[in-house]
Amino acid sequence: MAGADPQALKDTLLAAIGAASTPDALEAIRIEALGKKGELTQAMKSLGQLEGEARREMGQALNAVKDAVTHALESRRSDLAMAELNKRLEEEKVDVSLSHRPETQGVIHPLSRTLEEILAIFAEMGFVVAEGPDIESDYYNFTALNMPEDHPARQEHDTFYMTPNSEGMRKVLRTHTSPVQIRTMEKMKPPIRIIAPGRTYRSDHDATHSPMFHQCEGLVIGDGITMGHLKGCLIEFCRAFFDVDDLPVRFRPSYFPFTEPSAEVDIGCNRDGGGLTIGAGADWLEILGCGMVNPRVLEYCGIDPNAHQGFAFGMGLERLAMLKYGIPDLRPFYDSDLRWMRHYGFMPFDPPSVHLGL
Ligand code: 2NL
Repeated sequence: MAGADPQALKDTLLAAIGAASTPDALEAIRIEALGKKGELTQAMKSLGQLEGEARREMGQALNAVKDAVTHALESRRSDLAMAELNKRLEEEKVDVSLSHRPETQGVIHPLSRTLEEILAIFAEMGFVVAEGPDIESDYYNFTALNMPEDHPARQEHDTFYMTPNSEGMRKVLRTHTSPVQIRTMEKMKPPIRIIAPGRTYRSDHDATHSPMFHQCEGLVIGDGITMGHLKGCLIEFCRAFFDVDDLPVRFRPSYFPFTEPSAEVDIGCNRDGGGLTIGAGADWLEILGCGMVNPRVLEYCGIDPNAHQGFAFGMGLERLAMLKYGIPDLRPFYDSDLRWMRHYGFMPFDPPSVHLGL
């Protein structure tokens, strides 16, 4: 190879590199030129046959060819990789855009809006949402809530019973969302601060009752929780929900089997001139029920009533929605009548928030 022609070798190799269309073809050229038996390698090995000046010149020339070829291989390799990537990007392109809709058609149901507002207020106070099944066992719906089989309060619940199973056990459609709280107390250790919204069912259907309706209950369990905490929490809730800073709130003694003592909460209102305004006035309006969790309920859930205590409350969502938004009739809530929805619905891009005053 003493007679190698570096310029011709370089031209041939660079042309081949420029023509290589795949990484494999490029690798073959590299081996042909720079591999152990490669043309350039061989030419360099045979330098020993030359003498003095000629050897130095040929050595320099071959080194220059080697540099040029190495560089050309590198640059062709990266061009091919880039071309391959661009091809894949083109082939695997996904159009994620969606043409715009001219106007928003749907509205938020006043019940959904009411629930969102309630959750925003309690979330700010540190409550988390808990959910559970609509079809419940007798135990979770009644027994664990201190309503044993012969308890008179059971009759007042107008319960829907499912067909009994082979062992004579009949499940019920939950008559309140309290079973969600029982299940939470069984699973979680205090402190507990949950809010349980959802569908509830009672066999009662007239102008002011629907067989399916919505409730939202709350539960706080901790050490040293008192009626004072209950009052502070619910007064704050009423004032935030109705957006009246000095709203009068009254706690009136009542009875629930699952709380002791129990109370109903009234807010101030005015019925002058046929209308109803919420705020300081001559009248009162009942809006929720509450109380200190009955120690027997805590015991059912495996919580020691001497170590922990708490309060609970419950409210009907339909009633709160009707009062806040001046909706006179319960029945259209479930009719999906678009005219009613457009009248009482809310814009989807205007969500409630506590800091904007709901
Ligand atoms: C109302 C009154 C209330 C509760 C619900 C409750 C739940 C457990 C333990 C104790 Cl697990 N209490 N819930 C307490 C008082 C009142 O609801 O008028 N609801 C519409």
